[in-house]
Amino acid sequence: MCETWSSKLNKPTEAHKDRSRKGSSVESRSVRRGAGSAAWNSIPSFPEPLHVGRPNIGDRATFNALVDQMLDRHWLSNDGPLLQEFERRIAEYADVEHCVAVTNGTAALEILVRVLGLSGEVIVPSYTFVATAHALQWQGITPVFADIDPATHNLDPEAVRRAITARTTGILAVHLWGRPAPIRELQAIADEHGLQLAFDAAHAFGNTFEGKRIGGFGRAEVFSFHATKFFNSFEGGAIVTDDDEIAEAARLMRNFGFAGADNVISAGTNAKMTEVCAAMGLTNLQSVDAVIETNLRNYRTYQAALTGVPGVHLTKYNEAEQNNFQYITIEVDDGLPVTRDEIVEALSSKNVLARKYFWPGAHRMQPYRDLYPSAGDALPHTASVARRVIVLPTGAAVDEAAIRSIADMLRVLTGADAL
Ligand code: T4K
Repeated sequence: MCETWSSKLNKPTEAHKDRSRKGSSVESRSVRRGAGSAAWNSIPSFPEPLHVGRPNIGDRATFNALVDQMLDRHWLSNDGPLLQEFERRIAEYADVEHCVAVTNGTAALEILVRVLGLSGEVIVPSYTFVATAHALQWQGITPVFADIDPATHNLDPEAVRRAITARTTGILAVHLWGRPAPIRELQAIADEHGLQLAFDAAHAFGNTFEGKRIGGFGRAEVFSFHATKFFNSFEGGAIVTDDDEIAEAARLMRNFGFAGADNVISAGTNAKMTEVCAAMGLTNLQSVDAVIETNLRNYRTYQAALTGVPGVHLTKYNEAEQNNFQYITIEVDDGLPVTRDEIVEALSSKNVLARKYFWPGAHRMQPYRDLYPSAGDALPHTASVARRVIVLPTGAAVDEAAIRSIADMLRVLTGADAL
């Protein structure tokens, strides 16, 4: 089964053998359930861990040249020339009027929440990275978790309607896995109830909705350029918007409220993106389309390799739109011979470090678990999806042979090879 790639692999190291031993309980359960121990044991570990978020790093000569210029200028932060160029290029790419670049996506969310004057309760999905909820809680706002549509993993507009109370001031929706949230429906709800609508677009840089780039929807949107995102600036994030006032307020807020030297006109924080991060961002922008091509090729390879593996469903993207394909997610059916957690553990024993994003849902993490103990009552789809999703390695971390081997592992684990 593994001739296609096994010749490329080195012998497992002691650490890998140790991981394999740890995974043996999973293997024996799988055997009893018909996955076939010989098949599983015949698959060697990858010599190095395969991560879901291995950073894509652009042209080093470009980066080094930008850093040299920065050092020569002795201008390292505070609205420097690289930052300004980066903001121009991001705004252009996202097809918006304004980009306010900041230290990371979480800071961008926190600033946006304050700029919009949100208070009381704000409706969010629980099925997201915990930063979406934290950005509210951190500002003394109650995140009210609404359920998702199990088909899209994005907020279900009807669940949002049910979550509205007299204290609701806004909706913070997420374009999960880069797939656009139900923008039209959420905007209609926001308009009907006089709520602010903003988007956590941390996963959606470069993607489109109805042919228009994500970035210009709602009052504003937020990108993350964290190292693990397909496009990174080491750490980084941005508030993007067509609204002049939001952009101006966000600029003030990220720089202590300074409107000029010695002139502080409002409360603010320090969320300024450094020049070296902007240099990384500018460098990586050059190769962003090539990275998307790699991601798409990986997606197609997973699609072909997972065809016919019963109970394993690859997330689909609307291919009429532009997608960055940065997340390869599968859902595994309940009732397979192995559980999702056993699959993740077994893959890990072979050095495939798949992740259970975004299990168990923000509402089951602290402080939400203690603060809102019954939040889960309204989140059956969140619970079900969070229990079944696995995120697999993609991007620069894998080639076609590696993907075929990961699919082979899944085939053996789910018992599909014995059919
Ligand atoms: N909203 C949403 C919907 C988000 O997904 C995120 C972040 C945010 C808001 C907040 O944006 P930021 O404030 O982060 O800009 C990771 C990332 O840290 C986080 O940015 C991301 N979402 C989230 C989905 O994933 P962890 O805790 O899973 O990261 P970690 O350190 O385990 O890294 C993931 C994998 O990448 C690992 O297998 C290791 C590998 N890796 C990581 C780094 C940093 C590398 O190979 N090289 C590296 O340099 O959260």
